[in-house]
Amino acid sequence: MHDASDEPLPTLPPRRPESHKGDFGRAMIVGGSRGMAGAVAMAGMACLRSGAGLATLGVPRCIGPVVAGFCPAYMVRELVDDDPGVLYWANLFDLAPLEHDFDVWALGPGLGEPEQTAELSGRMNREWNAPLVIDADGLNGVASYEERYASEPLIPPGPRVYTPHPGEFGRLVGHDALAEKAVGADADRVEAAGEFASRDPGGNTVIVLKGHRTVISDGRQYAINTTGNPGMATGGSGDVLTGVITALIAQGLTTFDAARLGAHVHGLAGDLACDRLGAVSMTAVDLIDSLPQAFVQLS
Ligand code: NPW
Ligand code: AMP
Ligand code: MG
Repeated sequence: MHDASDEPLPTLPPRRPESHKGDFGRAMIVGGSRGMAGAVAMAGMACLRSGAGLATLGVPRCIGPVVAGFCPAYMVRELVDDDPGVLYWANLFDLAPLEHDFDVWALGPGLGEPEQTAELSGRMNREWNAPLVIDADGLNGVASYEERYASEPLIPPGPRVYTPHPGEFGRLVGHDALAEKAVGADADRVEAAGEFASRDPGGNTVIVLKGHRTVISDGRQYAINTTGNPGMATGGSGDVLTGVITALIAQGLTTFDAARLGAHVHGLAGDLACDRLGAVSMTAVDLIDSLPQAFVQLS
């Protein structure tokens, strides 16, 4: 596998004076559940702070007003929810007609337990052509769907970015020998990420194997991220990363470039927040607040 770590970072397209918001992409982020409204809201805020032209959040109806109240700049689409306040299989019928209304979709922050959401996540992953970033409970849903329902090998028909932490990676690969490679003393995270991505015969899969020194791979090349710090080991950091990568795809970067630049700028925002507030006190919200300075430093 080619090591792209030392290659120049991808850049965002220039903002011409006559630009309008449609030039920077429409993003849809599906997630949230009762008790986890913050996850999808943080992904949405990070998406806008990372330059997406328009961001819409698809959330269970019961948390719609709460999510809308966090930030006036994104739009909120309320979806029918299941009894415990989570999205479920029936939302496939709400969302499928919208597939091509957005340049990129994200699925997962705060989505909730896979008992309800496995079919939603698993079928979006297997059936949609649209670019899709899958994180958090979206990954757990995909893992559960593949284990419970799928009989054919998984070949995603469109671009995918999976963003697991090692716990999610273990569920995704079924806790096999590959999972062992992602964590522990004998970890070979580059090999684990590369092998996972290269299982997709269509070459559509990019993985972001998170943690200290996040590894990004599409199976043909990989990069190891060097920004970030242990202050980012705080609830919601990953939800912010989902919003960042989604915004970069919305602005036209390839999935590998978006994942690589996204991990870099997310870690840089973490380093800036840590300088300002210290590793003990910084929160995921501070990561979002540091994104503007991180993007300014890049340009
Ligand atoms: P352990 O036990 O800690 O050692 P989960 P989650 C393991 C939402 N959030 N290396 C970990 O191991 C998210 O969006 C909502 C190794 C444990 O077994 C999700 O939808 C927030 N192992 C949902 O919560 C803010 C690691 O994985 C398991 C690891 C659940 O997401 C918080 C934990 O993973 C949160 O983002 C590592 N680096 N990291 C909100 N404000 O609304 C984790 N593990 O069970 O998938 O739980 O990641 O918190
Ligand atoms: P999640 O577990 O989904 O909230 O994701 C955590 C995010 O914070 C990922 O992007 C990790 O790479 C990052 N992160 C967590 N701990 C560290 C660390 N010790 N060093 C660098 N980045 C970290
Ligand atoms: Mg997470």
